[in-house]
Amino acid sequence: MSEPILTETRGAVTTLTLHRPLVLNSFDREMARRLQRLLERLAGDESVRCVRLTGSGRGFCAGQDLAEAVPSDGSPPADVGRIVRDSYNPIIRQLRMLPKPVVCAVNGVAAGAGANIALSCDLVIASETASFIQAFSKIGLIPDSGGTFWLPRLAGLARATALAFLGDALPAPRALEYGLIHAVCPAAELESQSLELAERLAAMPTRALALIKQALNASLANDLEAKLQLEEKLQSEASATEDYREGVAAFLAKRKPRFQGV
Ligand code: T3D
Repeated sequence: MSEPILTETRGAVTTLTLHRPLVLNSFDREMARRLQRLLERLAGDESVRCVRLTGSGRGFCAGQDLAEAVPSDGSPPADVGRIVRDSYNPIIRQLRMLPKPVVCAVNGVAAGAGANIALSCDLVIASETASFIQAFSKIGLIPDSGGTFWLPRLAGLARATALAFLGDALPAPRALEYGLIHAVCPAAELESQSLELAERLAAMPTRALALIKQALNASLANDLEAKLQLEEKLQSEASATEDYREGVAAFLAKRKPRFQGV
C-alpha cells in the first residue's frame, strides 16, 4: 500500500502532501489516522516551526472517500457521525491547537471535509484554478469538519447558507473576495509562494505565534472582558520568551532579529 501522506522537511518547514491522487486525495480511514499521527508528532517537534499542507495531482482533497463510506454490497452505510468523530473532528482540533502556524496550499478542488480542513488552517493560499465546494448537501449530509463554524464567521450568514445549501463550486478568487482565504496566486507559483510564506512564518517567534493563535481561537467565542483577561495572561507568557528579548534587542540595536522559536 502506498503512503497516503508524503512528508518533506526543509529547514524548519514540514510539508504534508495528501497523496491519493486517483481519488482527488479523498480521505479513507487510514489517511485520516495517518494525518492525525503526523500532526501529533509535529505538535511536539520544536525543530518544526511551520507546517504546510497541500495535495498531490490536480485536486487538494475531495473529502471523505465515498466508496469507503457506503459499502457496495448493499449493506447499510456506516454511521457518518462516527466517521466524523473518529476521522475529521480530531484533525480539525489538532490543526487549531497546533502550537505553530499551518499554511494550506490549495492546489485544486477542495470539497466536503477537504474544503473545511483547508479553512481550518491558519493561512490559506490557493491556486487561481482551485475551488471550494460544500459538497455535503448533494449527498444528503450537512457541512462538517468545522464548516458550520467557519462559514458564517468568515463569509457571513447569507453567503454561508448559499454555499451550504447549494453546494456550488466557489472559485478561489471569489473565496478570497468572501474572506474565506488569505491569498490567490497563479497555479505555477503556488508551490514557491506557499513555501515562501511558510519559511517566513518559520523564522518568526514561534511561541508568540502559538499564543496569538490561542487568543484568536478564543476570540471566536469570547466577549471583550474575557478577551482582555486572556490577552493579559498570554502576553505574560509571550514576554517570558527568549524571542521577545531578541525582538526588543534587535529593534533597539537597529538590526534584524534572529528568532529561535523559544
Ligand atoms: O461517510 C461520510 O460521507 C463522512 C462524511 C465526511 C465529510 C465529507 O467529506 S462528505 C463529502 C464527500 N465528498 C464529496 O461529496 C465530493 C465528491 N466528489 C465530487 O463531487 C467531484 O469529484 C469533485 C467536484 C470534487 C471533482 O469533480 P471532477 O469532475 O473534477 O473529478 P471526478 O471525475 O468527479 O473525480 C476524479 C476521480 O476521483 C473519480 O474517479 P474515476 O472515475 O477517475 O475512477 C472520482 O470517482 C474520484 N473521487 C472524487 N471524489 C471522491 C472520489 N472517490 C471517492 N470519494 C470521493 N469523495
